[in-house]
Amino acid sequence: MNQAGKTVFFRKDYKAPEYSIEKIDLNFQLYDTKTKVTAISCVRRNNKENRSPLILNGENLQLISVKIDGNVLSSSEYILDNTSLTVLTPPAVFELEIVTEIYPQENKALEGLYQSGPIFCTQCEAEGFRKITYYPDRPDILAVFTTRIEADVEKCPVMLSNGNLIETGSVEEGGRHFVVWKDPFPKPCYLFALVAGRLSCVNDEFITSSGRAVDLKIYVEEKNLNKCDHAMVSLKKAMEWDEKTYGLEYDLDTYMIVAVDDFNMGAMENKGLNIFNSKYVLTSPETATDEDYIGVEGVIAHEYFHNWTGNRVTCRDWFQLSLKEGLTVFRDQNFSAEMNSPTVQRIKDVQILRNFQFREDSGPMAHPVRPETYEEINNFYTVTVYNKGAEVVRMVQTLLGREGFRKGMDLYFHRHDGQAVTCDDFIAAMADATGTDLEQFKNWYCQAGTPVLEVSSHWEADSSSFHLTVTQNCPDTPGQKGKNKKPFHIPLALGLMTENGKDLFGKNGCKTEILHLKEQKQTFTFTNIAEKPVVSFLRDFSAPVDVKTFQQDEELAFLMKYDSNLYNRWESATRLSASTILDVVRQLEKGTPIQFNELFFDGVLHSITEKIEDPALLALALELPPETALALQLDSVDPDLLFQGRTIIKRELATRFQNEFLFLYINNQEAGKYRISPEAMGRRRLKNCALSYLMSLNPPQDKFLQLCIDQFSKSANMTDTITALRLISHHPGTTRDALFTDFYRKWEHDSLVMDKWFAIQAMSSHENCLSTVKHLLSDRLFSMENPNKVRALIGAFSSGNHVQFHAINGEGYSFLADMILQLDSINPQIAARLVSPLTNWKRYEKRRQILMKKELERIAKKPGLSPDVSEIVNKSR
Ligand code: B3K
Ligand code: ZN
Repeated sequence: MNQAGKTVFFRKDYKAPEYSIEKIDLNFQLYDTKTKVTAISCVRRNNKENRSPLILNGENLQLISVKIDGNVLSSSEYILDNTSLTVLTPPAVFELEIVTEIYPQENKALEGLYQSGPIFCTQCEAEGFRKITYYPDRPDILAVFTTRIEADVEKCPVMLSNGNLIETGSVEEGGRHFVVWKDPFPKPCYLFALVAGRLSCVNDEFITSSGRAVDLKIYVEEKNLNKCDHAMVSLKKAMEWDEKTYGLEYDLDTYMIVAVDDFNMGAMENKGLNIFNSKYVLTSPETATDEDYIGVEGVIAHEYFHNWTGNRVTCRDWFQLSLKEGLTVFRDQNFSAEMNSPTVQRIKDVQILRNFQFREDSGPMAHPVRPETYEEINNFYTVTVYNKGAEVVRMVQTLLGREGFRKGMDLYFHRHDGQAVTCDDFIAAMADATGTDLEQFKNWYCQAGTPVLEVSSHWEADSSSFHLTVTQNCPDTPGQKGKNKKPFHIPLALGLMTENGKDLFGKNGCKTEILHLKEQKQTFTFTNIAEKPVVSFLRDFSAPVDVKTFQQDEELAFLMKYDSNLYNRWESATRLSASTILDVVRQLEKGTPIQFNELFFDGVLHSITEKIEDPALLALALELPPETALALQLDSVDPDLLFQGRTIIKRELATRFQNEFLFLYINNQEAGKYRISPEAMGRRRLKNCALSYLMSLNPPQDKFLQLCIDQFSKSANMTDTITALRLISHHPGTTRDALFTDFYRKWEHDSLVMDKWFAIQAMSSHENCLSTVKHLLSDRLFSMENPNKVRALIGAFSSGNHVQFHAINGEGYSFLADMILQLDSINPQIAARLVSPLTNWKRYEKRRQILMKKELERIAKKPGLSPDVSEIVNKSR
């Protein structure tokens, strides 16, 4: 227990389970107002001597009966409370039958069995199975599941569960039918799934490399049948990629995906039956943006890859979550890189890390990739566990090389297939397969915080040697003092370049060397360096660290143009644009006349007038860092000045390079049919980036406004339509209102498209934004019970509209607190996610600190606050 009386779980307390469940037969009888669940498990005590009680988790269940080997237990033979059922003296081996009643139609937390519209579906990870029946709800108990589902034929013509369909039939009770599914692979209960409802199906087939045919099925509402092509193609690409890259084949005869509209996350990798948020399945050029297409491909692949990294080899306990999530994100990132552009993908990976994970790492919720403690596990599905976890796996690959990494993966599966294991087991397989010492490397799993690197160098002309000194320091994080932290083993990918843009390293065509930083301070010496080199540091972002800028703007401008590592070109451009903006912010603070960093403007001019090698990369370099990322580089953030500073730079660029941007806009129009190839997406991105500059001019120019309106009305693809609408959203007036009304009329039938309509309005920089958002809460298409809608309106405003959310009157903060309080009694997981923008209050200037803190206190006071929200709020106060 902690001070607030909440149960706290510690990694060090792990104990192997007292009982195993070899198999479980489930029977679901679905009705309109209730569902009867009968669970018959074969239970075996692991410890022969010790006759300990059997503790089963269970929440929100109506217990009907408990039987052991067919005999009903009397109430003195078990203890029942709000979270568990304890059978006091069970035999060593027995059959346990438990009957419960549950109420999916009332389940708005979307965990356990619930209804998305009329469709029954489940979400069990992490601890949702305990809302279905009493069971030891922990990932290290692996059982064979057989599931019978019975329901009304009309309402639920389709009834699905994990594994293979082994029986169907009708039941005596009129108008009802049943199915039986059996999953031959023992699995933890968090991978259980059930779906029942009126669904249509798109079918395809995949032949595995060993020649087995796998039926592929995507279930959606009938009206969406024409929006599944991209998801199906993505699935087949993912299956092929996993065979080619890791030799991993799919193992069941059928792979099913179901899309539902009400879902807490992106998707869920239930064995053989993935359940998806429809946002990550449905696409069509008219309704989905390029980002949506990429998102669908990535999430489909992610869930598919879990079949091996997560399902076949699962987690021993939830502290090990990154074992499956970090590894699977790493796998989906590499897949997407190969399917699209590796550099663009790497930049996006790094943007997520920098803009979100670094923030988490520097705030009150900072935790290691493998946390030591939690109150509510759902709060630990974080960018640290997922994305920093993926960076940790990437570093392993960098240290071992691709071949070594593959050997490590082979050994990992060879050793642990069918087991529930730990992050240590993963590292041990990597080390043993390649004979590498990864002991120090493991610090990445247990130390929180982003290591800060400082770099200095000098070149000695006499000896033609170059010395590079790097120090590492990891800041304090909650519960972990920086000075007690041990140095990390950090792979540093380094390039040295001559003044005329040549790489100095050239071994086997590799222009980059990997240095191993293991000490707190280390000097690396390079000989035969005949001229002072330009350092291209941390190529491809080879470690999740914060490198203090050590180079002059001239060097950054040089690297931005000539670095042979394309990722580092972008890195230098971003550093230069961030420092240019922050320079202006400082001048605004001081009230001195604004002076610009001309090197930055020269660099931009160079990049927009030179021959364009990759439009997507150019667009990424031209897109200025978001305020949330810039805020991380300031000690005391004034959001108004930050917004002003960024806007000044954007307008200055637009003013100086108006003709160039117009040229880019016109020249990157897609002639002919809409395509979603990386090239076509890159050109659209660049064109829309140019338009965004033209639309930022002050005063606005009618001819560019017209360009934007034309794009809105003529475009046949959602990327262009929504960009135009977004750009216009910052310019209130009758034109803007007319376009928004127009869009509403056209798309009100499409929930996913309408999410965009809500989000764009919530992200308008105009000062009436909050009142628009409040007004939209009562739009008939908005619903607090639909997570996508909550994210689109409330999430977009509080996390994606820095300047308006942080308005100095504090209304953004109190609005968010009101929403969190309201949502907490509907869906605690989603409510807890919304708290995030308030947690970093210490980064802001004094007046905002007080206002933000006040709202955290107000939330904390709510009687009966969920453990989800309570943990985050209390850790942040
Ligand atoms: N494993 C799920 C996430 C479950 C979240 C539970 N709160 C999706 C994924 O990472 O693939
Ligand atoms: Zn995952």
